[in-house]
Amino acid sequence: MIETFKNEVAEGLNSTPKTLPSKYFYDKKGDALFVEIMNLPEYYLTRSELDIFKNKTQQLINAIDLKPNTYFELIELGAGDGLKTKKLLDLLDKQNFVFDYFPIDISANSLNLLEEDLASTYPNVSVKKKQGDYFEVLASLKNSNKPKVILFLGSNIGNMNDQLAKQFIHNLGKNLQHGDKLVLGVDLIKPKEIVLPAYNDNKGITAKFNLNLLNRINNELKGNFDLKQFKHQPEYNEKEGIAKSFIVSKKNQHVEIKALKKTYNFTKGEKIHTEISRKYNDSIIKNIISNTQLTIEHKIMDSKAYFADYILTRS
Ligand code: AVI
Repeated sequence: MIETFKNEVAEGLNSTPKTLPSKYFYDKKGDALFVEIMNLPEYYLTRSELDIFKNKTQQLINAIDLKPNTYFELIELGAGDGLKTKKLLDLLDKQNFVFDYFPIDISANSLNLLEEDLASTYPNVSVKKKQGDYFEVLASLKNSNKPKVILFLGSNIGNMNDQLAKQFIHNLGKNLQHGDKLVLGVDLIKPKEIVLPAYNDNKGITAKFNLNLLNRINNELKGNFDLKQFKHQPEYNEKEGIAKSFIVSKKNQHVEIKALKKTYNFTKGEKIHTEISRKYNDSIIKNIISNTQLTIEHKIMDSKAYFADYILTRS
């Protein structure tokens, strides 16, 4: 892990313009900051998808085309705290659906917490947690031949560029069989006035989240970034529908990263690109699934039409 982190930081900081991968936001501190982000008034994404799972649960069940007497596996990629999924589990449980819930997450800690929480709230729901990489776990589940419903929520796909997203969905499709479903939660393209504040909150939590990457480099790779000399800068281009986060150097400065045996120069105003948050519409989704056997069956939106859960079927 540390070797990959080291190599990817070196590769990013040696590039022009400089980049750092957003997947490294999520250490213990980053996880906690992301929980804070999800509760911010400006960060509408989590609330919007929760609105769907809370208020359109029956519509969701109908769209996924679940049959009360036919067993299925409900598999969630990146389950986190299961806040939205719990609304679905609740109704499936009440309506006596026969299924196992497989939350998959890289974090064993968050899976244990989710398991405990579900055991006390929904004792009838069978939870089979799987810790690890999405594709390794999916490949192991493929052997079961049972009907599958995959949940990939929270606009997590938005943190991949279109080429990566295409590859990801293609790999996912390869692990599915005829009739299996994918519920893909995405943030929709909308005006700058709504999107930009979600990545530039008043309390500065998103700024801390972004700059935490420099902290990680300081702690894990013996860097000497002075966080006060860098700032968070989000940008959003409504036409392409992509929000981007940058870290900007406030002055000309050098930073030494001992583990990389290198000193990097930053000029005043120089940007490090850290994250993309892609926003979607139907044609972008169609492009993403174009090299798969998945087709769009339904699209369920929240009451403000900010967010959509697309129901895709493997033909
Ligand atoms: C996890 N992901 C969908 C978040 C997003 O909206 O792109 C991560 C995030 N970055 C800044 N704020 C939240």
